[in-house]
Amino acid sequence: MNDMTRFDRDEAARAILARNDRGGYTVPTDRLYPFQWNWDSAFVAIGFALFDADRAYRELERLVEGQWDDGMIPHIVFHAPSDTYFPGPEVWGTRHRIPTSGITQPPVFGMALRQVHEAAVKAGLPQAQERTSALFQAALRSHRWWLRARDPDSLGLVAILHPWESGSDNSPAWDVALARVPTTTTTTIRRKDTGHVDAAMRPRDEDYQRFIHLVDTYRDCGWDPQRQWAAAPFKIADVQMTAILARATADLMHLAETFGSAEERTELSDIHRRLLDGLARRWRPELSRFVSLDLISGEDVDAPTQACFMPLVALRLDDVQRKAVTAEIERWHQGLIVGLPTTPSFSPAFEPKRYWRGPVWAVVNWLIADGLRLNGAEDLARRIEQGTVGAIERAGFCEYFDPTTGEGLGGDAFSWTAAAYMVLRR
Ligand code: 9WN
Repeated sequence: MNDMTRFDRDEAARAILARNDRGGYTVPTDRLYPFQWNWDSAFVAIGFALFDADRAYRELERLVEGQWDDGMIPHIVFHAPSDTYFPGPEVWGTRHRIPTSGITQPPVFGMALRQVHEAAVKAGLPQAQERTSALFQAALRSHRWWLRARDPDSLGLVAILHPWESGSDNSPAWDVALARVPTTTTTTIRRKDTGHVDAAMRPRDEDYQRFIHLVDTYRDCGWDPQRQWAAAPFKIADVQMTAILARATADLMHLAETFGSAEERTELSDIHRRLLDGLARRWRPELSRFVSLDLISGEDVDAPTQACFMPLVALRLDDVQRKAVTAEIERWHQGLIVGLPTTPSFSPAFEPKRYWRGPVWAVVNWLIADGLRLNGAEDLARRIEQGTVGAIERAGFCEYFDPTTGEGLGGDAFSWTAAAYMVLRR
Protein backbone atom coordinates (compact mmCIF):
# COMPACT_ATOMS: atom_id res chain seq x y z
CA MET A 1 0.00 0.00 0.00
CA ASN A 2 3.10 2.22 0.13
CA ASP A 3 2.49 3.82 -3.24
CA MET A 4 -1.20 4.62 -2.58
CA THR A 5 -2.48 8.11 -1.76
CA ARG A 6 -4.22 8.77 1.50
CA PHE A 7 -7.53 8.87 -0.33
CA ASP A 8 -6.86 5.47 -1.97
CA ARG A 9 -6.01 3.91 1.38
CA ASP A 10 -9.17 5.21 2.93
CA GLU A 11 -11.12 3.72 0.03
CA ALA A 12 -9.26 0.44 0.50
CA ALA A 13 -10.22 0.36 4.19
CA ARG A 14 -13.88 0.99 3.36
CA ALA A 15 -13.72 -1.68 0.65
CA ILE A 16 -12.61 -4.24 3.26
CA LEU A 17 -15.59 -3.42 5.46
CA ALA A 18 -17.86 -3.73 2.42
CA ARG A 19 -16.28 -7.03 1.41
CA ASN A 20 -16.63 -8.48 4.92
CA ASP A 21 -20.26 -7.37 5.23
CA ARG A 22 -22.64 -10.33 5.54
CA GLY A 23 -25.87 -8.33 5.84
CA GLY A 24 -25.64 -5.65 8.52
CA TYR A 25 -22.79 -7.35 10.36
CA THR A 26 -19.12 -7.67 9.50
CA VAL A 27 -17.03 -10.83 9.74
CA PRO A 28 -13.46 -10.22 11.00
CA THR A 29 -12.12 -11.72 7.75
CA ASP A 30 -13.39 -14.20 5.19
CA ARG A 31 -13.09 -17.96 5.96
CA LEU A 32 -10.74 -17.75 9.00
CA TYR A 33 -13.50 -16.05 11.05
CA PRO A 34 -16.80 -16.44 9.17
CA PHE A 35 -19.20 -15.21 11.90
CA GLN A 36 -19.86 -12.06 13.94
CA TRP A 37 -17.37 -11.52 16.78
CA ASN A 38 -18.23 -9.32 19.75
CA TRP A 39 -15.36 -6.88 20.24
CA ASP A 40 -14.42 -6.90 16.56
CA SER A 41 -17.90 -5.59 15.76
CA ALA A 42 -17.67 -2.85 18.37
CA PHE A 43 -14.42 -1.56 16.86
CA VAL A 44 -15.86 -1.88 13.37
CA ALA A 45 -18.93 0.14 14.44
CA ILE A 46 -16.60 2.96 15.54
CA GLY A 47 -14.99 2.81 12.09
CA PHE A 48 -18.38 2.91 10.34
CA ALA A 49 -19.42 5.86 12.51
CA LEU A 50 -16.85 7.97 10.66
CA PHE A 51 -18.83 7.78 7.43
CA ASP A 52 -22.08 5.81 7.83
CA ALA A 53 -23.86 6.10 11.18
CA ASP A 54 -26.78 3.98 10.05
CA ARG A 55 -24.47 1.06 9.22
CA ALA A 56 -22.64 1.59 12.51
CA TYR A 57 -25.92 1.13 14.41
CA ARG A 58 -26.71 -1.99 12.36
CA GLU A 59 -23.42 -3.58 13.42
CA LEU A 60 -24.34 -3.18 17.09
CA GLU A 61 -27.99 -4.12 16.57
CA ARG A 62 -27.05 -7.36 14.85
CA LEU A 63 -24.66 -8.22 17.68
CA VAL A 64 -27.43 -7.66 20.20
CA GLU A 65 -29.57 -10.24 18.34
CA GLY A 66 -27.26 -12.72 20.04
CA GLN A 67 -27.68 -11.28 23.56
CA TRP A 68 -28.82 -13.87 26.10
CA ASP A 69 -31.80 -13.38 28.39
CA ASP A 70 -29.43 -13.03 31.36
CA GLY A 71 -27.71 -10.08 29.64
CA MET A 72 -24.51 -11.72 28.36
CA ILE A 73 -23.44 -10.68 24.88
CA PRO A 74 -21.68 -13.76 23.48
CA HIS A 75 -18.27 -13.68 21.86
CA ILE A 76 -19.55 -15.17 18.59
CA VAL A 77 -22.97 -14.92 16.94
CA PHE A 78 -23.41 -17.65 14.31
CA HIS A 79 -25.90 -15.81 12.07
CA ALA A 80 -25.30 -18.12 9.09
CA PRO A 81 -23.65 -21.56 8.85
CA SER A 82 -20.04 -22.00 7.74
CA ASP A 83 -17.72 -24.98 7.91
CA THR A 84 -14.48 -23.01 7.77
CA TYR A 85 -14.17 -22.38 11.54
CA PHE A 86 -13.73 -24.57 14.62
CA PRO A 87 -15.41 -24.68 17.11
CA GLY A 88 -18.79 -24.11 15.46
CA PRO A 89 -22.25 -23.94 17.09
CA GLU A 90 -22.55 -27.72 17.52
CA VAL A 91 -19.55 -27.74 19.86
CA TRP A 92 -20.88 -24.89 22.00
CA GLY A 93 -24.32 -26.45 22.32
CA THR A 94 -25.99 -23.29 23.63
CA ARG A 95 -29.72 -22.82 23.40
CA HIS A 96 -30.13 -19.24 22.24
CA ARG A 97 -32.63 -18.40 19.43
CA ILE A 98 -29.75 -17.61 17.07
CA PRO A 99 -26.83 -19.98 17.68
CA THR A 100 -24.04 -18.34 19.69
CA SER A 101 -20.95 -19.32 21.63
CA GLY A 102 -21.35 -19.58 25.42
CA ILE A 103 -18.65 -17.13 26.55
CA THR A 104 -18.17 -13.41 26.08
CA GLN A 105 -15.48 -10.91 25.04
CA PRO A 106 -14.28 -7.42 26.09
CA PRO A 107 -17.29 -5.06 26.32
CA VAL A 108 -16.09 -2.39 23.90
CA PHE A 109 -19.79 -2.20 22.98
CA GLY A 110 -20.56 0.67 25.42
CA MET A 111 -17.60 2.68 24.13
CA ALA A 112 -18.78 2.14 20.56
CA LEU A 113 -22.37 3.06 21.36
CA ARG A 114 -21.39 6.49 22.64
CA GLN A 115 -19.36 7.21 19.50
CA VAL A 116 -22.03 5.89 17.16
CA HIS A 117 -24.68 7.97 18.92
CA GLU A 118 -22.60 11.14 18.71
CA ALA A 119 -21.89 10.56 15.01
CA ALA A 120 -25.58 9.88 14.31
CA VAL A 121 -26.69 13.07 16.05
CA LYS A 122 -24.07 15.06 14.18
CA ALA A 123 -25.23 13.58 10.87
CA GLY A 124 -28.90 14.27 11.73
CA LEU A 125 -29.76 10.59 11.30
CA PRO A 126 -33.50 9.96 11.78
CA GLN A 127 -34.38 7.57 14.65
CA ALA A 128 -31.00 8.12 16.34
CA GLN A 129 -32.63 8.67 19.76
CA GLU A 130 -34.73 5.49 19.56
CA ARG A 131 -31.86 3.36 18.29
CA THR A 132 -29.44 4.59 20.94
CA SER A 133 -32.05 4.16 23.65
CA ALA A 134 -32.63 0.48 22.74
CA LEU A 135 -28.90 -0.24 22.54
CA PHE A 136 -28.27 1.62 25.80
CA GLN A 137 -30.64 -0.79 27.57
CA ALA A 138 -28.87 -3.77 25.98
CA ALA A 139 -25.51 -2.44 27.16
CA LEU A 140 -26.81 -1.81 30.66
CA ARG A 141 -28.13 -5.37 30.88
CA SER A 142 -24.77 -6.70 29.77
CA HIS A 143 -22.88 -4.62 32.36
CA ARG A 144 -25.21 -5.91 35.06
CA TRP A 145 -24.43 -9.46 33.87
CA TRP A 146 -20.71 -8.75 34.15
CA LEU A 147 -20.94 -7.67 37.77
CA ARG A 148 -23.37 -10.41 38.78
CA ALA A 149 -21.81 -13.34 36.94
CA ARG A 150 -18.14 -12.39 36.96
CA ASP A 151 -17.59 -10.47 40.18
CA PRO A 152 -19.81 -12.35 42.65
CA ASP A 153 -17.42 -11.58 45.52
CA SER A 154 -17.42 -7.82 44.82
CA LEU A 155 -13.68 -7.47 44.26
CA GLY A 156 -14.27 -4.64 41.79
CA LEU A 157 -12.61 -6.86 39.13
CA VAL A 158 -14.37 -9.03 36.58
CA ALA A 159 -13.08 -12.50 35.81
CA ILE A 160 -12.58 -14.43 32.61
CA LEU A 161 -13.33 -18.16 32.69
CA HIS A 162 -11.77 -18.85 29.28
CA PRO A 163 -8.75 -17.29 27.51
CA TRP A 164 -10.94 -16.67 24.44
CA GLU A 165 -12.97 -14.25 26.54
CA SER A 166 -9.95 -11.98 26.96
CA GLY A 167 -9.58 -11.62 23.19
CA SER A 168 -5.83 -12.33 23.79
CA ASP A 169 -6.18 -16.07 23.54
CA ASN A 170 -2.67 -17.49 23.97
CA SER A 171 -1.19 -14.56 25.87
CA PRO A 172 1.68 -15.47 28.22
CA ALA A 173 -0.56 -13.94 30.91
CA TRP A 174 -2.52 -17.22 30.95
CA ASP A 175 0.41 -19.67 30.84
CA VAL A 176 0.55 -20.52 34.55
CA ALA A 177 -3.22 -20.75 35.02
CA LEU A 178 -3.84 -22.61 31.76
CA ALA A 179 -1.20 -25.22 32.60
CA ARG A 180 -3.55 -26.43 35.36
CA VAL A 181 -6.33 -27.11 32.84
CA PRO A 182 -6.33 -30.72 31.60
CA THR A 183 -5.70 -31.42 27.91
CA THR A 184 -8.42 -34.07 27.75
CA THR A 185 -11.56 -33.31 25.74
CA THR A 186 -14.84 -35.02 25.04
CA THR A 187 -15.15 -32.98 21.84
CA THR A 188 -13.04 -34.09 18.90
CA ILE A 189 -10.76 -31.25 17.92
CA ARG A 190 -10.76 -30.43 14.23
CA ARG A 191 -8.76 -27.24 13.86
CA LYS A 192 -9.52 -25.19 10.77
CA ASP A 193 -7.40 -22.11 11.58
CA THR A 194 -4.10 -23.78 10.66
CA GLY A 195 -5.52 -24.53 7.22
CA HIS A 196 -5.91 -20.78 6.62
CA VAL A 197 -2.85 -19.41 8.44
CA ASP A 198 0.68 -20.73 9.10
CA ALA A 199 0.53 -22.85 12.28
CA ALA A 200 3.62 -20.99 13.60
CA MET A 201 1.50 -17.84 13.87
CA ARG A 202 -1.33 -19.51 15.80
CA PRO A 203 -1.84 -21.02 19.28
CA ARG A 204 -0.33 -24.50 19.73
CA ASP A 205 -2.35 -27.75 19.67
CA GLU A 206 -1.94 -28.09 23.43
CA ASP A 207 -3.53 -24.65 23.88
CA TYR A 208 -6.50 -25.80 21.79
CA GLN A 209 -6.87 -28.95 23.88
CA ARG A 210 -7.15 -26.81 27.00
CA PHE A 211 -9.44 -24.27 25.30
CA ILE A 212 -11.79 -27.10 24.33
CA HIS A 213 -11.55 -28.79 27.73
CA LEU A 214 -12.95 -25.53 29.15
CA VAL A 215 -15.75 -25.43 26.57
CA ASP A 216 -16.65 -29.05 27.42
CA THR A 217 -16.66 -28.19 31.15
CA TYR A 218 -18.97 -25.19 30.79
CA ARG A 219 -21.29 -26.93 28.32
CA ASP A 220 -21.66 -29.66 30.96
CA CYS A 221 -22.77 -26.89 33.37
CA GLY A 222 -25.61 -26.06 30.95
CA TRP A 223 -23.96 -22.64 30.49
CA ASP A 224 -25.36 -21.63 33.88
CA PRO A 225 -23.14 -18.78 35.23
CA GLN A 226 -23.19 -19.95 38.85
CA ARG A 227 -22.40 -23.55 38.02
CA GLN A 228 -19.63 -22.41 35.69
CA TRP A 229 -18.16 -20.18 38.39
CA ALA A 230 -18.08 -23.12 40.79
CA ALA A 231 -16.64 -25.57 38.25
CA ALA A 232 -14.13 -23.29 36.48
CA PRO A 233 -10.57 -24.64 36.49
CA PHE A 234 -9.45 -21.29 34.98
CA LYS A 235 -10.57 -18.05 36.63
CA ILE A 236 -8.66 -14.81 36.30
CA ALA A 237 -9.72 -11.36 37.47
CA ASP A 238 -8.39 -9.59 34.40
CA VAL A 239 -7.25 -5.97 34.45
CA GLN A 240 -7.74 -5.59 30.69
CA MET A 241 -11.34 -6.75 30.83
CA THR A 242 -12.08 -4.72 33.96
CA ALA A 243 -10.54 -1.59 32.45
CA ILE A 244 -12.59 -1.88 29.26
CA LEU A 245 -15.73 -2.51 31.30
CA ALA A 246 -14.98 0.52 33.50
CA ARG A 247 -14.37 2.73 30.49
CA ALA A 248 -17.51 1.49 28.76
CA THR A 249 -19.41 2.19 31.99
CA ALA A 250 -18.15 5.78 31.94
CA ASP A 251 -19.40 6.08 28.36
CA LEU A 252 -22.78 4.67 29.39
CA MET A 253 -22.90 7.18 32.27
CA HIS A 254 -22.54 9.89 29.69
CA LEU A 255 -25.37 8.44 27.59
CA ALA A 256 -27.46 7.92 30.73
CA GLU A 257 -27.74 11.69 31.11
CA THR A 258 -30.13 11.50 28.15
CA PHE A 259 -31.23 7.87 28.05
CA GLY A 260 -31.16 6.66 31.64
CA SER A 261 -33.48 7.01 34.62
CA ALA A 262 -32.25 8.49 37.92
CA GLU A 263 -31.86 4.94 39.32
CA GLU A 264 -29.88 3.83 36.28
CA ARG A 265 -27.56 6.81 36.59
CA THR A 266 -26.88 5.95 40.23
CA GLU A 267 -26.44 2.28 39.40
CA LEU A 268 -23.90 3.07 36.67
CA SER A 269 -21.88 5.40 38.88
CA ASP A 270 -21.82 2.74 41.62
CA ILE A 271 -20.54 0.17 39.12
CA HIS A 272 -17.96 2.65 37.87
CA ARG A 273 -16.63 3.44 41.35
CA ARG A 274 -16.45 -0.26 42.26
CA LEU A 275 -14.41 -1.05 39.12
CA LEU A 276 -12.06 1.92 39.49
CA ASP A 277 -11.35 0.95 43.10
CA GLY A 278 -10.71 -2.64 42.06
CA LEU A 279 -8.32 -1.57 39.29
CA ALA A 280 -6.44 0.88 41.49
CA ARG A 281 -5.57 -1.97 43.88
CA ARG A 282 -3.84 -3.87 41.05
CA TRP A 283 -1.03 -1.30 40.59
CA ARG A 284 2.41 -2.70 41.33
CA PRO A 285 4.95 0.16 41.67
CA GLU A 286 7.93 -2.22 41.61
CA LEU A 287 6.84 -3.44 38.13
CA SER A 288 5.53 -0.09 36.81
CA ARG A 289 2.35 -1.80 35.67
CA PHE A 290 -1.01 -3.23 36.71
CA VAL A 291 -1.39 -6.98 37.24
CA SER A 292 -4.32 -9.39 36.95
CA LEU A 293 -5.22 -11.79 39.77
CA ASP A 294 -5.42 -15.56 39.44
CA LEU A 295 -8.50 -16.36 41.51
CA ILE A 296 -7.61 -20.04 41.81
CA SER A 297 -4.05 -19.69 43.14
CA GLY A 298 -4.60 -16.25 44.68
CA GLU A 299 -1.40 -15.08 42.96
CA ASP A 300 -0.63 -12.02 40.86
CA VAL A 301 -0.27 -12.62 37.13
CA ASP A 302 3.11 -11.03 36.69
CA ALA A 303 3.78 -11.87 33.01
CA PRO A 304 4.33 -8.59 31.16
CA THR A 305 1.68 -8.14 28.46
CA GLN A 306 -0.27 -5.27 26.90
CA ALA A 307 -3.06 -5.92 29.42
CA CYS A 308 -0.91 -4.36 32.16
CA PHE A 309 -1.37 -0.91 30.60
CA MET A 310 -5.04 -1.22 29.68
CA PRO A 311 -6.23 0.41 32.96
CA LEU A 312 -5.17 3.72 31.41
CA VAL A 313 -8.40 3.74 29.39
CA ALA A 314 -10.35 4.03 32.64
CA LEU A 315 -8.14 5.39 35.42
CA ARG A 316 -6.56 8.77 35.98
CA LEU A 317 -3.00 7.97 37.06
CA ASP A 318 -1.15 10.12 39.57
CA ASP A 319 2.09 11.77 38.48
CA VAL A 320 4.35 9.02 39.79
CA GLN A 321 2.31 6.31 38.05
CA ARG A 322 2.15 8.29 34.81
CA LYS A 323 5.93 8.73 34.69
CA ALA A 324 6.51 5.06 35.53
CA VAL A 325 4.04 3.78 32.91
CA THR A 326 5.30 6.01 30.12
CA ALA A 327 8.92 5.05 30.86
CA GLU A 328 7.94 1.37 30.84
CA ILE A 329 6.07 1.68 27.54
CA GLU A 330 9.09 3.47 26.04
CA ARG A 331 11.25 0.55 27.20
CA TRP A 332 8.91 -1.92 25.45
CA HIS A 333 9.30 0.12 22.26
CA GLN A 334 13.08 0.08 22.22
CA GLY A 335 14.68 -1.73 19.30
CA LEU A 336 11.35 -2.53 17.65
CA ILE A 337 10.07 -1.37 14.30
CA VAL A 338 6.46 -1.28 15.45
CA GLY A 339 5.27 -0.81 19.05
CA LEU A 340 3.46 -1.66 21.25
CA PRO A 341 4.12 -5.43 21.30
CA THR A 342 1.63 -7.64 23.14
CA THR A 343 4.62 -9.18 24.94
CA PRO A 344 7.87 -7.20 25.26
CA SER A 345 10.99 -8.51 23.52
CA PHE A 346 12.86 -8.78 26.86
CA SER A 347 10.35 -11.37 28.13
CA PRO A 348 11.40 -15.05 27.80
CA ALA A 349 7.86 -15.70 26.48
CA PHE A 350 8.31 -13.30 23.53
CA GLU A 351 7.57 -14.83 20.11
CA PRO A 352 7.33 -12.10 17.47
CA LYS A 353 5.06 -14.05 15.12
CA ARG A 354 2.89 -16.17 17.40
CA TYR A 355 -0.43 -14.47 17.81
CA TRP A 356 -0.80 -12.84 21.27
CA ARG A 357 2.76 -13.63 22.40
CA GLY A 358 4.48 -10.62 20.83
CA PRO A 359 2.82 -9.35 17.66
CA VAL A 360 1.33 -5.87 17.44
CA TRP A 361 -2.46 -5.59 17.11
CA ALA A 362 -3.89 -2.34 15.75
CA VAL A 363 -6.89 -2.33 18.10
CA VAL A 364 -4.69 -2.83 21.15
CA ASN A 365 -2.58 0.14 20.14
CA TRP A 366 -5.77 2.11 19.53
CA LEU A 367 -6.91 1.51 23.13
CA ILE A 368 -3.48 2.08 24.67
CA ALA A 369 -3.02 5.35 22.76
CA ASP A 370 -6.47 6.43 23.88
CA GLY A 371 -5.55 5.66 27.50
CA LEU A 372 -2.24 7.51 27.23
CA ARG A 373 -3.99 10.55 25.81
CA LEU A 374 -6.56 10.51 28.60
CA ASN A 375 -3.63 10.54 30.98
CA GLY A 376 -1.89 13.48 29.35
CA ALA A 377 0.80 11.52 27.45
CA GLU A 378 -0.14 13.00 24.08
CA ASP A 379 3.27 12.64 22.45
CA LEU A 380 3.62 8.93 23.20
CA ALA A 381 -0.03 8.33 22.21
CA ARG A 382 0.61 9.99 18.85
CA ARG A 383 3.76 7.96 18.24
CA ILE A 384 1.94 4.70 18.93
CA GLU A 385 -0.85 5.70 16.57
CA GLN A 386 1.52 6.79 13.83
CA GLY A 387 3.58 3.63 14.20
CA THR A 388 0.43 1.55 13.81
CA VAL A 389 -0.76 3.50 10.79
CA GLY A 390 2.72 3.21 9.25
CA ALA A 391 2.74 -0.57 9.76
CA ILE A 392 -0.63 -0.89 8.03
CA GLU A 393 0.49 1.32 5.16
CA ARG A 394 3.58 -0.80 4.59
CA ALA A 395 2.14 -4.28 5.12
CA GLY A 396 -1.62 -3.96 4.46
CA PHE A 397 -4.73 -4.50 6.59
CA CYS A 398 -3.36 -7.62 8.29
CA GLU A 399 -4.62 -9.25 11.46
CA TYR A 400 -1.37 -8.45 13.34
CA PHE A 401 2.25 -7.43 12.76
CA ASP A 402 5.70 -8.71 13.71
CA PRO A 403 7.08 -5.93 15.93
CA THR A 404 10.69 -6.70 14.95
CA THR A 405 10.22 -6.58 11.15
CA GLY A 406 6.84 -4.92 10.57
CA GLU A 407 5.75 -7.96 8.53
CA GLY A 408 1.95 -8.41 8.28
CA LEU A 409 0.76 -11.73 9.76
CA GLY A 410 -2.34 -13.88 10.27
CA GLY A 411 -5.46 -13.21 8.23
CA ASP A 412 -5.53 -10.41 5.66
CA ALA A 413 -8.25 -7.93 4.63
CA PHE A 414 -9.08 -7.69 8.31
CA SER A 415 -12.08 -5.64 9.40
CA TRP A 416 -10.87 -4.19 12.70
CA THR A 417 -7.50 -3.30 11.19
CA ALA A 418 -9.35 -1.35 8.48
CA ALA A 419 -11.47 0.39 11.14
CA ALA A 420 -8.38 1.13 13.25
CA TYR A 421 -6.63 2.61 10.24
CA MET A 422 -9.48 5.03 9.55
CA VAL A 423 -9.70 6.07 13.19
CA LEU A 424 -5.97 6.34 13.96
CA ARG A 425 -4.77 8.15 10.86
CA ARG A 426 -7.04 11.16 11.47
C1 9WN B 1 -11.42 -16.96 19.15
C2 9WN B 1 -11.77 -12.52 15.68
C3 9WN B 1 -11.12 -13.06 16.96
C4 9WN B 1 -10.69 -11.91 17.89
C5 9WN B 1 -9.79 -12.41 19.02
C6 9WN B 1 -8.66 -13.22 18.43
C7 9WN B 1 -9.21 -14.37 17.59
C8 9WN B 1 -10.65 -16.38 17.96
C9 9WN B 1 -9.80 -17.47 17.34
O1 9WN B 1 -10.02 -13.87 16.56
O2 9WN B 1 -9.89 -15.26 18.45
O3 9WN B 1 -12.32 -16.00 19.63
O4 9WN B 1 -10.39 -18.45 16.87
O5 9WN B 1 -8.56 -17.36 17.31
O6 9WN B 1 -7.81 -13.68 19.42
O7 9WN B 1 -9.29 -11.31 19.76
O8 9WN B 1 -11.81 -11.29 18.42
O9 9WN B 1 -10.96 -11.57 15.07
